[in-house]
Amino acid sequence: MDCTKSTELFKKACEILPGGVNSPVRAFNAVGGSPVIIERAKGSRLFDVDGNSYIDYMGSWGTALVGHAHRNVIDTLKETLENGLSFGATHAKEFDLAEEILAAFPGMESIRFVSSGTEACMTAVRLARAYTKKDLIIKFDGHYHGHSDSLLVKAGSGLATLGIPASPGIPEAVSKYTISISFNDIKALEDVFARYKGQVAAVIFEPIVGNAGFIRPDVGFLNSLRDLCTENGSLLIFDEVMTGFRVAWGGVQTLYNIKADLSTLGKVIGGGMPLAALAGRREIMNHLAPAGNVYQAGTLSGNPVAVAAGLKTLQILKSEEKPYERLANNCEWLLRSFSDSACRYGIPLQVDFEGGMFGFSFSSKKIRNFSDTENIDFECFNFFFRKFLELGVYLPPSSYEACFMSLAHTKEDLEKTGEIFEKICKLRVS
Ligand code: KE4
Repeated sequence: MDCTKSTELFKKACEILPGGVNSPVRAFNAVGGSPVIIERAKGSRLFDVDGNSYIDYMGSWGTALVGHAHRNVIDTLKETLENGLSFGATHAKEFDLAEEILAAFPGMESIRFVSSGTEACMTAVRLARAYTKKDLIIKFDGHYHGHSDSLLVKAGSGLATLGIPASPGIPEAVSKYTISISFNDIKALEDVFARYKGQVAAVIFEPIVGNAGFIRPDVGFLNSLRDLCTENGSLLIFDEVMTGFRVAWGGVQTLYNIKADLSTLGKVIGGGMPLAALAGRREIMNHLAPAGNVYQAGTLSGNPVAVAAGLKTLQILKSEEKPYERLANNCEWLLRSFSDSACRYGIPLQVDFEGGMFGFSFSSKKIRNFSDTENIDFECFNFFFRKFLELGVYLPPSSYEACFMSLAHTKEDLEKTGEIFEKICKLRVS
């Protein structure tokens, strides 16, 4: 595969962009080698500056659920752009998107649009602290909620100890109000609530994890989590930035029928444009300015172009015949093909999926929490990633990332991907 132009452009990028990228994971540091530079995307495909095409299972990190550059989205955007890009004032389409999203999430009565998942999660934390008048936040190791100071925190040395900064530049005075514990560990959660009785404002978590590989909650874990938050007067914040409208129309909370106090959304609801949201019960959300005194703002919040892309994306989803069944069937078919090949060649593989989100990890042990990820053969993943890329398949460039199916992926795409996986297994063992 010729990557001459990509390599040249990336060298140039490294002179003017930190690490050559505008978001770290794009630099391929986890998988090695130089990233390909994408020129355009259409349907299930990415096309790089050297003219190579790729079957895309990254889907702009889950955004491209209906496929890249969907004709109806493009046509809607052309029309929208004629009326202007940004008003800095309220426009009617914001209500249409708001109503569409709130109708999909029972219990969510009010929503605030922002421009990124980071903003949505950061605001959810501030709102939860103001509403409960408590300061501590509990999160889970390996769960990612964007890069705000309170949430870039990793587990302290011992269980249930106060968090430590996950990045330079975050004062201990901030990270100590966040505690990170192991996912799927109810005992650890009970201990934290007991140890910091009456101090926990909220638990924020990825209900199906997509940032530590694909990790599903144990049976009963979400119910116990819900009960513990209710008993302790703490809010339960579902970070569904990745899973919202991705695993099901109403996200994980609808699938598992668990009530969220606040939910954060992103990716799919922006249809590829910068748009995310915080939603929840009106009595909580009305603490946000100007209804209440919890300040939050944004120049491009509810931007008309982003709102138009998101609204059309959801309308396309709604118009499709059983979209989540189609997405799930495609994920199941692909993962069965991977598992059959891996088994034939004696390569340990864990697989799982929900709706249009799937994951696979080269591990002989099921991954239930972040510490289990030490069982993953990352070198094996990197081998598969590079070979897949050479052979025309683009995966998220890290074994810690989930993969994404779109409504544009065809049976031919899946069969080709399965054949390539088999080919790489053969190369791996030869
Ligand atoms: P953004 O600020 O990147 O829009 O959203 C942050 C965020 C919040 N919550 C969850 C569950 C998320 O997955 C994300 C962002 N996801 C990553 C991919 N795992 C974005 C890709 C990147 O960082 O470049």
